[in-house]
Amino acid sequence: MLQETPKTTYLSDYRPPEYLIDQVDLRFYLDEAEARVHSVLSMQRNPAAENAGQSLRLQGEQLELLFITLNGDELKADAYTLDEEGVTIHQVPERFTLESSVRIKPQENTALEGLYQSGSMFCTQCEAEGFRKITWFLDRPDVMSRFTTTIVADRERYPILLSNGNLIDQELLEDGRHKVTWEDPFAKPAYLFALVAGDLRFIEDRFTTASGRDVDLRIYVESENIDKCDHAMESLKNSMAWDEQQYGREYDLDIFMIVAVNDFNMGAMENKGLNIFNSKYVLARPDTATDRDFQSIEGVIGHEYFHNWTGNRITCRDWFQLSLKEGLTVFRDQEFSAGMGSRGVKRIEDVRLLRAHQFAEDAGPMAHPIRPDSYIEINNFYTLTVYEKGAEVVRMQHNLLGAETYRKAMDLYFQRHDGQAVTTDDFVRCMADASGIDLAQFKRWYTQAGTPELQITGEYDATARSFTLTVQQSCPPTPGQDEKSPLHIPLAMGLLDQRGDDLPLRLEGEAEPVSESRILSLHRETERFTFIDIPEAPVPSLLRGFSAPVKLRYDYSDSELMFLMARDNDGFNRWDAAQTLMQRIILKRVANPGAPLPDGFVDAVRSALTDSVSDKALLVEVLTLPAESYLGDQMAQVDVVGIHTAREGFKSQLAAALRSDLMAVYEANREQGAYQPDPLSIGRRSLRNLCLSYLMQQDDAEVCQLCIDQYNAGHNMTDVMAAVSLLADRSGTESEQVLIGFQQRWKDDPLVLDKWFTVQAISKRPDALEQVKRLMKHPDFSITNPNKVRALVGAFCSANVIHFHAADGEGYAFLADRVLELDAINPQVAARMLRIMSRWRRYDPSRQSLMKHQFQRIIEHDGISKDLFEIASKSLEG
Ligand code: B3K
Ligand code: ZN
Repeated sequence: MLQETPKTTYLSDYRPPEYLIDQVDLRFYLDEAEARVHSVLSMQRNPAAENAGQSLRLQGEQLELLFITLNGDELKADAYTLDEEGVTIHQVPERFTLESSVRIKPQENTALEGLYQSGSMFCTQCEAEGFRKITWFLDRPDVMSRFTTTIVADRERYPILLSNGNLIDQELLEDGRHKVTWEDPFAKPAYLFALVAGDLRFIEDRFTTASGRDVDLRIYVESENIDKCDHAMESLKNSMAWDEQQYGREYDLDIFMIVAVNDFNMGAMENKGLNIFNSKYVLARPDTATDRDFQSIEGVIGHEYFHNWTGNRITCRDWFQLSLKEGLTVFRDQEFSAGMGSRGVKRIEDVRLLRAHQFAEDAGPMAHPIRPDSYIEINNFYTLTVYEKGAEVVRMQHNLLGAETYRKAMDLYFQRHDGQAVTTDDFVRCMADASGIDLAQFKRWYTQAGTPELQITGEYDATARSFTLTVQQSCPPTPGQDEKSPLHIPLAMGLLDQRGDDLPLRLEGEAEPVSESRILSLHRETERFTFIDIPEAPVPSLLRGFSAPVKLRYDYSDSELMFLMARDNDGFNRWDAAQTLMQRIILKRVANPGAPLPDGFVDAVRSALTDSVSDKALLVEVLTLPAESYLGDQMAQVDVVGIHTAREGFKSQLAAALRSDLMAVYEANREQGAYQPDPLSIGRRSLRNLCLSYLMQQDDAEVCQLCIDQYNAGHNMTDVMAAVSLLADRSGTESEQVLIGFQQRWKDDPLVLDKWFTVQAISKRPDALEQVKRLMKHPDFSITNPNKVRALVGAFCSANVIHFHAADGEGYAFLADRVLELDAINPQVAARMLRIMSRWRRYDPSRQSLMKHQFQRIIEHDGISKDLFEIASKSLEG
């Protein structure tokens, strides 16, 4: 156990900073065994802070003091107090210069926060509170300072020395070292500070902004990866153009740099002018990266680039406001990707993610609003709720205002708050002020946790020719929030006639029908909407485009769902109807394995599959079965084995019924010509590979050969991985040969090897856990590399549902062992892994007690991090 219970930070305790740091001059001396950081802070008492005391508190962790002076005078030992979390200087004047020098050990920093070593390079990660591991500072986002950074290091080992802003000086020193100085003209919080030193290569391009300024674009990588940067560069230029066109936002420095590193806790980081990326979101070549990788790279490059305005120029006042920058920037990157690829498919993917993972978070012990009220460790709040639900909340405002007014509101936001650290309230105020819309009730979306539910019934009155929708909203209690208030929910809907055409929608009391698809604004717990002049009983199409992040309950018959699946004019709802129907079939079979398929279902799937005009990528979404974990969420108590068996059985049954169609579609979509990651080619490949995955449901030698041939043809990594992952589900020499060959072929490419680890981790083979344990000892595995841990341990525990939840509890023990092992290395990664098990109460009593036991083991373990303590203790309480 921890020595003392870690303290909780509350939003209600927020106070403006008592001191400000106007200017920061940093000097880094990087050596093989250690680094020295020299800092000069020009500080003043904050004129806006009432009752600022005479003493100054700076954060700092794991720093060894070399010296500290105030206005040039060395501080006497009794003038300050040092502790584990910082330094307090007892008496400071109104304005002063604080100079200090500390020793740090980046080589020993396995937590990958602060300054650390990755391979042979040094890099930093400061968000949220990592800067305090570099030097003493007011490490909070509402202290914005101008930084100048000088780096001194050996010229041969570290020819490239980078920091934020523009390069203003470089000099060769006589002792084989060199020195460079960077200056960032924009005041920024310390979490956006970055430094990189290494032997790197770069590709370079240029972007001319709308106002005619030339920006130098560079992507830095280790030399062996120099041929994998083109797609990232293309994505960057597209992002820059998109932000100009859609938001009128230009880039503001002379240079924009991206650096790819192999050891990184998350996806990437938006440091001002110097984005640092997990190499997974930069490096791609058709033979090493899948279509999905190409798309993620585009999305993450966009996301980080867009932060320059939504995050950097306008930042967060405190970490409770994280969604201010993250929700908004996710919304922006979603729209960017939608514009670059297939809009409909992108929306489906985003909703699939939200429903599968954010809804689960909202229904579990870690549930929190998009603007949380408290945290123990802020790193635990970089969640799907803050990011993805946060994006939905911005999207709803976009839709309520309409595109044009939303743009005006964003212009107002940039105009009002550029250069400031603000709150989500400030953001909503801009939306309200620019539109005149009252968003007072809407703001509850920021403070209320949990997924709202809409229970809707529809009643047709043939005599009155009217159709009435009764909508009831509710939200289940979440930890610390027993009572929920009604939200302002935009419900997009239409009514379909028998032919599938949208009926004109005229509400009682309206003179004219408004339009054929409209948004109803829900405000109260129960609302009724009566549509008149409705000539026949319609089929309602509800929550079109997923207009709000809610669960919808409407008692559709199977045939109504099939009708919507075929006819709804809203593409999202066509997909959703198919998913609902498949979910219904599978769940019915959990209770009753022999339940028949609804009449006409196989034909409906066949006609979708063989309809040559339909969008292939969309069709893939329609035919992709809901994930086991998501199906589990729909049950009062998760039946792990029942769901797995029913889902596999259903897939096999469809595969058998549609074998010849699947074969024909597979053949018709063979790869033609050179690899292109454009939406049409991606759609073709993913449809072909979906067919293959259905076909491989059966033990069919012909199909198995197809799979091996596809692997051997090796056209591109998308097709190769599709084949390898299907083969990895089987035992037998052929599969083993393929896996061995794959490892041999790619042994020098860590990102490709991650894929190799993952396909084995998520294999359906009965010995999957044994295999994972064996792979942990493989020389290419490394517990200190987060990508490897996620690829093997994370993939097994989160995606191999049936094996992770094995009745003997071995999966749970494995996870807890790894979490404890990791916690000593990298608490952020450990805490993230443990979350996988946080919803243990949803399982049967035997599994519950096995999981609970592991949580207890963890919480009783000596010296666990506060990251892990928060997840374990909340999981046990919740
Ligand atoms: N802002 C970073 C995330 C930092 C996570 C710190 N634990 C990346 C992003 O959202 O763009
Ligand atoms: Zn972000």
